[in-house]
Amino acid sequence: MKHKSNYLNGAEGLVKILDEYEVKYIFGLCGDTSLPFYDALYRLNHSIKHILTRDERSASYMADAYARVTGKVGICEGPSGGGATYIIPGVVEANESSIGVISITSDVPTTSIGHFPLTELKQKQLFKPLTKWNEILNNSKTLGSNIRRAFKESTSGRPGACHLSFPFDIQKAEISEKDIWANKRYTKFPADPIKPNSKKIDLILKSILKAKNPIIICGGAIKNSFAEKELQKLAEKLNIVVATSVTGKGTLGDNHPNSLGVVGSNGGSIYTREVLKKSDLVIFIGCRAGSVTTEKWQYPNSNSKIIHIDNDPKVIGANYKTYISLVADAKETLIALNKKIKKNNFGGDKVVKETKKKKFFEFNNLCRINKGLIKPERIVKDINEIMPDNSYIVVDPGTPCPYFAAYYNFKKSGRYFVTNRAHGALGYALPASIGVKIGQPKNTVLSIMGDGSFGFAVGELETAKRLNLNIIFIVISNSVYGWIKAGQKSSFNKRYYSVDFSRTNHAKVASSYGIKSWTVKNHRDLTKILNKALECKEPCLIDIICQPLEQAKAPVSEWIA
Ligand SMILES: Cc1ncc(C[n+]2csc(CCOP(=O)(O)OP(=O)(O)O)c2C)c(N)n1
Ligand SMILES: [Mg+2]
Repeated sequence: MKHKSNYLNGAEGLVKILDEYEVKYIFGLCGDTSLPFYDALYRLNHSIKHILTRDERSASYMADAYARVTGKVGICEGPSGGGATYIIPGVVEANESSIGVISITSDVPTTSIGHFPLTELKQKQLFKPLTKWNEILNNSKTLGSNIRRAFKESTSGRPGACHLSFPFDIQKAEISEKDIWANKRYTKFPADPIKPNSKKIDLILKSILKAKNPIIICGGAIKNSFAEKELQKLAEKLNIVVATSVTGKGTLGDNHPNSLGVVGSNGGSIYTREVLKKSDLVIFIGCRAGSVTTEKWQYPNSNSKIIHIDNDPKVIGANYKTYISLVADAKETLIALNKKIKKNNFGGDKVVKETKKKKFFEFNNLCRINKGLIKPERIVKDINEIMPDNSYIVVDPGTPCPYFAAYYNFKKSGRYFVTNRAHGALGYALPASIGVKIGQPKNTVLSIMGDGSFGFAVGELETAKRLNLNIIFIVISNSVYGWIKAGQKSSFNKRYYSVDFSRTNHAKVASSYGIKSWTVKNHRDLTKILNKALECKEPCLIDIICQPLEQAKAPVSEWIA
């Protein structure tokens, strides 16, 4: 193919269009088929910073977490073949959590497909079921429109993840300058929010007023659509109980009188369950009503009427017979409800107060114990007392998720609790905390990991050190895949099999990365070390030797989700 010397190539086009979309960060890892793209990033003038990661999985988790805390589309990239297969976890997590992410992987030249080039992979087929929308950029003439489509798909309707596969030859092919533009409406999510049907709003209002013990259960949608204030207004007007899924934690501040906290099998309690059992009307807002939030669809039970509000029609009616369904944006719906609703008093504050008293009684007792191994309860309490109100808490599955979901008190509402509840895959919190810190550099960020998760993600300590991100990494060290051992204890008569592993000195590992670190074994040292970590102006790690999860009184009613 003959080229003019100063034409714009596909890779340059991608960089320019991303820049037009005000992309500030790309999280990714290099590869030979991505070289034209890297070269374009090197040569062109733009405002994008490339964050080099040590695993494509981390890149996608960073993009997901960055998007969660900023509302901007998270961008991750990796090379063909292994890069594309390794990038999948964060793409899936974002897609199922309605988080706007675009992942881009380079690909072998279109001309070599079918000839067994190294890294050949059916990327289109691979990503199709995992994303909201995906495409191969195999034609330089449609490059711009496909990139714009990815931004639109990932931000509008139900936001989600998109994937673009970018073959090597198209990265080098000529494209037209005229194709370099962005539809800025789709730089953030949710874009084009769906307005609620006003008749349905009236119906919802009527049935709320008829109820005796109504309860609202929020998923992630209220935080995602920045509607916390509207929800608070509604909760106060009605004095209604507001509960959340794990993802929805922080929708109302935990100290708000109407905030019941997390319900379900992971972070709920027998006391929060009681509230659900007594409710005659449950209003799900932006919540899938999945197995964890509903304790495998037991609570709410058939005594409660269900109103379901979600911007994804697939969610509604999937699990419950729905009395009123509304496909609409959470914020638009709350605004419409607030406009029409009259003051009422369902006594929600009283219910919340009594429930929390019972729930925290045992917790507080366990926090006072200074003997034996440090209890998870104590870790939550001490962190809660020391960290500033606007700290981001990024947690992994295992011990961190149920404990922080149940007992951490966020004084402010907002997106401060970050966790991966679509798949709950191990190894999220370390890379995700890097995405959070890059998105919200002024805030304190804690990454709270199980030792199993640490093993998945340890390589990214180098990234945190290289970028000097003063994240506080906390490893809950119990030398076991504790959650699974707890499952063997509760459901398989303590037939413990292949779940224990040996103790790693996580503090020493961190020091090898040049990261300041401490090991804590004694209860009384915990606050002292946490204070030191808070003062630290660089990344640091606390290795806490902790009571194993299967021996703890975890706020978990079901280990097999
Ligand atoms: C990628 C992945 N593999 C397996 C699991 C199943 N799983 C859920 S929790 C858990 C154990 C977690 O161990 P650890 O990180 O040490 O935390 P702990 O439970 O000990 O606190 C496992 C293996 C998972 N969630 N993700
Ligand atoms: Mg463990």
